[in-house]
Amino acid sequence: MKPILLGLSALLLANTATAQEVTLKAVTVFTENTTYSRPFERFINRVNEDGKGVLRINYIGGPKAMPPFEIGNALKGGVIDIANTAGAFYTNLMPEADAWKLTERPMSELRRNGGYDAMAAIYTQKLNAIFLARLVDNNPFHLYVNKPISSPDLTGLKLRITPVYRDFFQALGGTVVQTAPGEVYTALERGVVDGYGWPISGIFDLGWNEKTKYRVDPGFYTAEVSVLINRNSWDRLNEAQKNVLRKSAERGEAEAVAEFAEENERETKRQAAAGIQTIKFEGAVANAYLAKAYQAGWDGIIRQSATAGPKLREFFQKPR
Ligand code: 173
Repeated sequence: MKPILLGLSALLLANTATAQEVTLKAVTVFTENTTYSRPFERFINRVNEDGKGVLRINYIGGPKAMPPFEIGNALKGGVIDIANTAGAFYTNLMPEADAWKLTERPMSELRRNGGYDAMAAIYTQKLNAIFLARLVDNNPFHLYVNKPISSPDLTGLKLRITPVYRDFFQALGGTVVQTAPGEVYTALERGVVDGYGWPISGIFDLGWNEKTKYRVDPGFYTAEVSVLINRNSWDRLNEAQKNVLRKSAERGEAEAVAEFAEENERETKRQAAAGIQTIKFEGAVANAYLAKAYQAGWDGIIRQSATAGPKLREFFQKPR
């Protein structure tokens, strides 16, 4: 009797041990150890610290490991388990994801007011994924140009974009060309583009400061970069494993607003110190510029998603 019992418990122990040592494969759309990968790398470090013996994230890396615009498909199909990405990079599967840029309320409020839930349902349906945490928020986008402009008229300018900026820059008369972040430097250097859209932070990461003359103010929208997990990968985890991810996710999302408030200030100064001049729209011109940004942005979302779009706008927009 005794040896059989011993054998059984050893087997059970072995099973539990295997079930607890889960490894998840992760990639980021941004270059490793740059502005928009760093919050994710912190997320991973916390998970791996906290999850010792329970759960481990195997960080494969950035665009060298996987082209940014292919990450959505890889996540949906389970080729990777976790992705650090922005909605702009998987609009092919889920156009609504680009609407995160239009949020005018903090995530803490969106998680309560139904905005998060409305998006979560679309993530399930279209991306087979769960939105774990928004690690970048409160970080405006800007237009950067190498030819001076005196009004918000981009006629004759060729601008590098992702879906984030497309509708807005086109509404201002610009000609647009989409590239991954990794191609911006070369596009500027060769004069293929006269400018680009990018947030206030990060233009030093890949040396674009060397090829940038002007930043246009004000900034518009708020950058979004988030951690997503494949739904099957999530469903395979036990509660303890899920909790390790939840804890790091909550912490990262809670930090984002204050972290980027500081970051915005630091980067604005750094750009000025690097000799990047500011073209500043003020008063009524600035107001019209921003109104057009949001109008064009929402029109674009609603054009692609007639039912979800208007609902998302109700949750995301600040009452005017
Ligand atoms: O410009 C981009 O590549 C882009 O869409 C983006 C989104 C979030 C953060 C940084 C860049």
